[in-house]
Amino acid sequence: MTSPFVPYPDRYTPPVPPERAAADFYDVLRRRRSVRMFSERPVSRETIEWLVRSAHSAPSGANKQPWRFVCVQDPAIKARIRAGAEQEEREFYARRANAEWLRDLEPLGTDENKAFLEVAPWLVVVFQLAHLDDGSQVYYLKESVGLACGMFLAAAQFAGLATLTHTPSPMAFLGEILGRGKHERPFLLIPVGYPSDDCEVPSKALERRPLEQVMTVV
Ligand code: IYR
Repeated sequence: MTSPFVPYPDRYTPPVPPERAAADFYDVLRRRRSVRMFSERPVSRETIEWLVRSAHSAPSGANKQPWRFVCVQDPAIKARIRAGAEQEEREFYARRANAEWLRDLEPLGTDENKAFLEVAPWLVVVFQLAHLDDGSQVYYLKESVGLACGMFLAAAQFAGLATLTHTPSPMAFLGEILGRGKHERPFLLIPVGYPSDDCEVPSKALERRPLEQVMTVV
């Protein structure tokens, strides 16, 4: 059944020309870094709710919104998530990753120690829903959830918060710890907070290939 169409409500018009508005947004986003050294400085639940609202505003296949954001602040649950992630990561660094993967990770200085999972005030665990809770089907699942996550990261950056896109692999332990249903598959684990005062990021993380290499106009 076709839904009634209405005039586009509340259209956003920037107060400056589009080149300027887009450049201003870029100037915020380009300063985002994946952070692994968090401060214990708290972030309010209200802030996290706004970030989830931004993510939840994302487009999705047939507007099914096939996602769930489990926002963890309980220190006991964070400790269990850290233990689960470190167990998988020990396996990853010792056995699962091939030589090229380990070489690619070297500049990032990552290892199996994931202390940030207990330090960051919030762990937002994003689940993709293989079907909705009522059993109805969903479309373009990965694309939809990926878009929502991108919007979450952008909103956090806009709010002056640091994030990390963490993907301990496999992530099944997250569904178990958080008691999620079988149709909910962990997609991404996003620690959210402020960088610690002594936070450092790898210089490699600052590099982007030139626009000409990633953009073609025909
Ligand atoms: N999940 C591991 C390894 C890792 C993989 C990629 I691809 C990264 O960009 C960063 C890390 C870890 O978190 O250490």
